[in-house]
Formats: sequence, structure tokens, C-alpha cells
Amino acid sequence: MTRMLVTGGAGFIGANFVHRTLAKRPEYEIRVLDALTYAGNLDNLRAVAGDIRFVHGDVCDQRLVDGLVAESDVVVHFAAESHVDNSLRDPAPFVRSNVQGTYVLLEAVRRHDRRLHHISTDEVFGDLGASAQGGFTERSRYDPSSPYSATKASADLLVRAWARSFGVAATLSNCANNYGPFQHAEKFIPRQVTNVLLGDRPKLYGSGRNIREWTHVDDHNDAVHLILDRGRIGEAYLIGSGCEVSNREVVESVLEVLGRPASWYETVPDRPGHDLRYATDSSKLRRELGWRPRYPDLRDGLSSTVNWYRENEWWWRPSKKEVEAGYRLMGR
Ligand code: NAD
Ligand code: TDX
Repeated sequence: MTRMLVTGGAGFIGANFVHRTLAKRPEYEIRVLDALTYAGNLDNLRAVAGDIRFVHGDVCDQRLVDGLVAESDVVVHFAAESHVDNSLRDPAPFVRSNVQGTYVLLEAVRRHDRRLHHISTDEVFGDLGASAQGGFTERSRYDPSSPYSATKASADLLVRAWARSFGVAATLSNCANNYGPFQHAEKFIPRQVTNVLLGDRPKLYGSGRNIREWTHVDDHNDAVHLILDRGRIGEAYLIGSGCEVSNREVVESVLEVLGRPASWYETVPDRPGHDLRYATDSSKLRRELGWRPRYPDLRDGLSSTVNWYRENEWWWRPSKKEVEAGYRLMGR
């Protein structure tokens, strides 16, 4: 029996991780700690509510975190403020949850000598030029552009330092852009899918030439399981499908899946500081741990994701109005 604490388990990737872990490892005893911010949603865990223990609380709450870590064998840390556009509007919760929250967790893990896996992003490396050869590697220089990525970079550095100086049994992973069910309507693919489902055009920032490496959430979470099982302590692993697509092409694919003309979108003012391109070199993960994406191409997972939003309007509809009101304030 392994007792696992999942922080941020009511959010997009964390909830998918809980579902996947229970399906693949029914012997695990899972506790979820989540503050249920605007991005956390208990409906994401509804199907497994009887199989987990849910704790409504903040990862910055030292006493609460200490107790939960003490009664766990392994901690997987997803909890974070995760949206770049929000961090441009108000960075404060990002510094608190992402930096302070990771610090509180690290101290608890250190006190109780527990195994930690920290979830991070390829955005900590800043952006790659459109023509740069290869992608980021585990040795690439940290060069974050947004308040979001700066706080994720800070958290990563804390994890690395706690592993090296205090011998904390931690690993970390930096994954490329995820997509799949339960992703909040504020994010790129869900925003465009739900727009089209409501009869509105997708909104493309700036030129639409920015490139992201789209990785299915199940592929991300399978990599996390491999790292938990066989990753080397103190090491970082990059995770990415290898499928680089421009934002314009993503929008065109969404329109195709939903039966609209490829040009049925509008452009809106660009995001300040908008990173041009992210791409990972995930050969370390593939070579050392044998990871292979089940969805090497965005098109492999896009239509089932679009269908999920089509079939689960009850899930995204309540947040959609507020999301779009926020974008209107930003002029996007
Ligand atoms: P999300 O915003 O959907 O979910 C985040 C969850 O964390 C929510 O349930 C929220 O309630 C919870 N949370 C936030 N602050 C908290 C706090 N102080 N205490 C407890 N819970 C708190 O985010 P996501 O897309 O699922 O991302 C999860 C993790 O993966 C983040 O660390 C993010 O940086 C990382 N990541 C995301 C992507 C992506 O494409 N979405 C890619 C790579 C890495
Ligand atoms: O309406 C939009 N139009 C648009 O063109 C939105 C919401 C986004 N975009 C662009 C901006 C990005 O180039 O699409 C791309 C993807 O945007 P987001 O979904 O906001 O993702 P990104 O900024 O790339 O960050 C994501 O991937 C890395 C996650 O939100 C992070 O949590 C993760 O770390």
C-alpha cells in the first residue's frame, strides 16, 4: 500500500493524474489537497469521490501540509496558479502559491523524509527562436518571460536546492503544453472549442505564428508515474510529445473537427512578452525510462478532446461567461 498526497488534484492535470493512478494502481491510497481556487473543481473528481480522501486547504498552510505529508509516503505537487494571462493581470497569487507553497511543501517533505515529485513547465526556459535547432534540454538555462514562468522557475530552483543541500528525495519534470479533458475554459484549446460550440469565432493572439508542443495529459501523467518508479533522485526530466504546432494551425484543426471553415477565426491583440516557441528534447526520459507518447500527434488526441467538451457543456458552461469577461478586460 502506497499512501500518496496529490496537491492541486482538483485541477486539470492533477485530476487526470488521480483518475489514471487509481485506474493503474488501485492499491494506492490517495489524498488530494486543493484550495479549490477558480481553477479547482470538485466535479473533476466526482467519479472517484468514494476512492480518495479530499482535503480542502492551501499548500501554504504549514500545519495542514505538515500533517498530510507526515501521513503520506510520496507527494506529487501539481498545485499552482497556472495561467500566463492571469499572471500578467495580478502576479501576487502566483508568487504565493507557486513559490511560498512549494517552499512550505519542501520543508514538510524534508522534516518527514518523504519522496517528492514536483511538476513544472518548459516555460521556465523562456522561448526558442523559430529556427533554433532542437529543443530545450535538462541543461538549458532558466530564462522565464512571464510572472507565471518566473514563479515556476523559482519553485524549481527551490526543489533543486533542497535535493542537493538537504538530501530531499525529489525529482522534477518540465512538461510542454497539455491538452485533454477537464482543462479550464481559459486555456487556448478549450477557449477556442467552447467559443465555436457557442457560435463565436476562435481568438488568435497576434500573428498566430507562436509555436507550442502539444502533449496529451495522459502522456504527461504516464511520464510522471515512470519518474516516480524509476527516476533518479535529484534529477529533472523534460516531457514533450515532439508535436510542434503553430497557434494558427491549432485553431484551423479545431475548426476542421467542428466542421467550420479553416478561416473562421479572428485575431486579437497579442499577449505582452508572448513567448514565440517552446519545444523540448525529451530524449533523456525516452532513453532512461522508456517513455513514448501514445499521442505523438495533436490530431491523435484533438477530436476526442473536442468531443469531451461537446458532451460536457454542463462542466464548462458555468465558468465560460466569467472567462470571456476577463479576456474582454484584457482586450483579448
Ligand atoms: P490548473 O490551474 O488547472 O489546476 C491547479 C490546481 O491547483 C487547482 O485545482 C487549484 O485549485 C489548485 N491550487 C492553486 N493554488 C493552490 C494553493 N495555494 N493550495 C492548494 N491548491 C492550489 O493547472 P494545471 O494546468 O492542471 O497545472 C498543474 C501543474 O502543472 C501546475 O504546476 C502547472 O504549472 C504545471 N504544468 C501545466 C501545463 C499545462 O499545459 N497546463 C504544462 C506543464 C506544466
Ligand atoms: O485565446 C487565446 N488565444 C491564443 O492565441 C489563448 C488563451 C491563448 N493563445 C495563445 C497563447 C499561447 O501562444 O495560445 C498559446 C497557448 O496559450 P495558453 O493555453 O494560455 O498556454 P501557454 O501560455 O503556452 O501556457 C501553458 O503551457 C505551459 C499552460 O497554461 C501553462 O500552465 C504551462 O506551464
